[in-house]
Amino acid sequence: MGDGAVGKTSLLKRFIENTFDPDYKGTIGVQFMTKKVELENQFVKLVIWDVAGQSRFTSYRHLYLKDADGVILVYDITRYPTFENLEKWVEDAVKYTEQDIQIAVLANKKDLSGNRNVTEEEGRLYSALREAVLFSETSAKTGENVEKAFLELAKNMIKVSRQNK
Ligand code: G3D
Ligand code: MG
Repeated sequence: MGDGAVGKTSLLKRFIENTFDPDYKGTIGVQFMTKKVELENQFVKLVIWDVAGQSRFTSYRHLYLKDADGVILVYDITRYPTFENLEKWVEDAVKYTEQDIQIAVLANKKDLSGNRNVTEEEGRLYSALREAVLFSETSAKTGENVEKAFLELAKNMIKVSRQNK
């Protein structure tokens, strides 16, 4: 979740296919992707929903959130308002999920650090405040920290779902 053009779809593509397509055009409606990974000696299938941010898709977003075990909040380090809006997204996530949801915060477009408007410290502080399980600065473009972040979140989701059984 996160504002438009922060890189949500690009991060997913990087994680699933290890590609970056600069010509990709915005997300329409809802898409989902899956990936099988081995985590702690067990194969798990991650199902990741990419729901467009526009308000006309809000009801879909709420529908998919209902069963989510985790949510990735994304902002763009070059655009401060996308960071400020995280709070709006997190409220949605907490309100519409029925289980203990694990939150990851990704500060994307790390490769554009020269145009940075949000410091790493600010991002870290916010994540701690929101009790996110992880904060990471990522680049869908170079791939930096992307796989690591998805897998770390998945590990936490598995841990929590085991505890709740
Ligand atoms: P969204 O799904 O959150 O709406 P997209 O965002 O994945 O569609 O990405 C929006 C734009 O940001 C795209 O550029 C994409 O190429 C670019 N982008 C995504 N991640 C990164 C990144 O890590 N670094 C850089 N430099 N750019 C990134 P366009 O030009 O199509 O708007
Ligand atoms: Mg998108």
